[in-house]
Amino acid sequence: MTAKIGVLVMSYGTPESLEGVEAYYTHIRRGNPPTADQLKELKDRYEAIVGGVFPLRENTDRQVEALQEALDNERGGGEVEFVCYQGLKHASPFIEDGVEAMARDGITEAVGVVLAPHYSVMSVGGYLKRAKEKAEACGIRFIGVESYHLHPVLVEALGKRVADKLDAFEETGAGREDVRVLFSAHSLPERILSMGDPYRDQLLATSQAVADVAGVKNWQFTWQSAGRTSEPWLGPDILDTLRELADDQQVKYVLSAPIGFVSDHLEVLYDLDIEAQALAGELDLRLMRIDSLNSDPAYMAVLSDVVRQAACELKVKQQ
Ligand code: FEC
Repeated sequence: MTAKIGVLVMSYGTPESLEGVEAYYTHIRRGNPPTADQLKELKDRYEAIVGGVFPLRENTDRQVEALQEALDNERGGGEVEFVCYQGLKHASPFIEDGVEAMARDGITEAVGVVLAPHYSVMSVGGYLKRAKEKAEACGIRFIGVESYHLHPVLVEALGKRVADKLDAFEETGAGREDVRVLFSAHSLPERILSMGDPYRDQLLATSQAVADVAGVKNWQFTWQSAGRTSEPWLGPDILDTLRELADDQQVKYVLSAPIGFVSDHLEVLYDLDIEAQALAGELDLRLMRIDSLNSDPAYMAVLSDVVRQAACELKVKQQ
């Protein structure tokens, strides 16, 4: 008999329409509604990227479909069938909805994987905690993938993206080694460091590995998209880094490589492509960005690999 294992594919989530932005923002703020000004500011950012369409939803849908295809194709005559479900952190279908859907389909064993390669207790840890709690309540044995930030196929795919954009710089007359590669990821409150959280070290490890694959020596890491709260967030922020590069280091060419994200969404399409790009223009910097992974077959191969490994661990634990 074929064994079915559920795969809960988790992503940040995005509203379905501009009307849904308030509920979404309130969920991110753990039930505290935003002020009118905060809400307007966020709606303006969404409108600026794509005129009110929310690309993360379509990208996540495609990633879930593509992972299902990859798992089906690799199955061969194997006895285990993986069935993917979607669960979003801040929008419908929520993580809990995905687990409930599995339970309704009679799934009793499941693997959870987040569409974010680096672990922090405040990011991936939060997804996995909710998924595990719901799975336990539904009688599903659950194992979560914590991180896959040094998976060789992921590093290779990101390295290729960096190399491709360095080629593009060269075509415009810039020397390859004159381009400062800026790896970046979503900032988090500084207090994660005193908690011994691995997030920063994992991001630095990915940056180093990708730079090695792409043969890049001229690189640094910077944070982006810090939250608007009163506590200190990890820095420097990419906007300050760009100012420093232009004013103090006379850098002229910058390649943005947001390795903490896997999709085109607000934090890439607005924070980098609009906000950082506008600043780069003012500073007379030429700024390019690597393409996002989205549903690149290489990224799907990474996900299917880590899902299979986790499923094996689930089986071993059962014995
Ligand atoms: O395209 C979209 O609609 C969604 C884009 C989006 C992604 C994303 C990823 C991460 N976040 C992380 C942490 C935080 C923390 C807070 C926070 C706040 C926001 C707000 C928006 C938002 N995030 Fe996000 N994040 C995205 C969007 N994020 C919108 C609210 C307005 C603002 O601050 O800009 C602060 C919460 C609080 O108020 O306490 C913390 C982390 C990631 C990367 C990992 C992941 O994808 O889960 C970490 C995409």
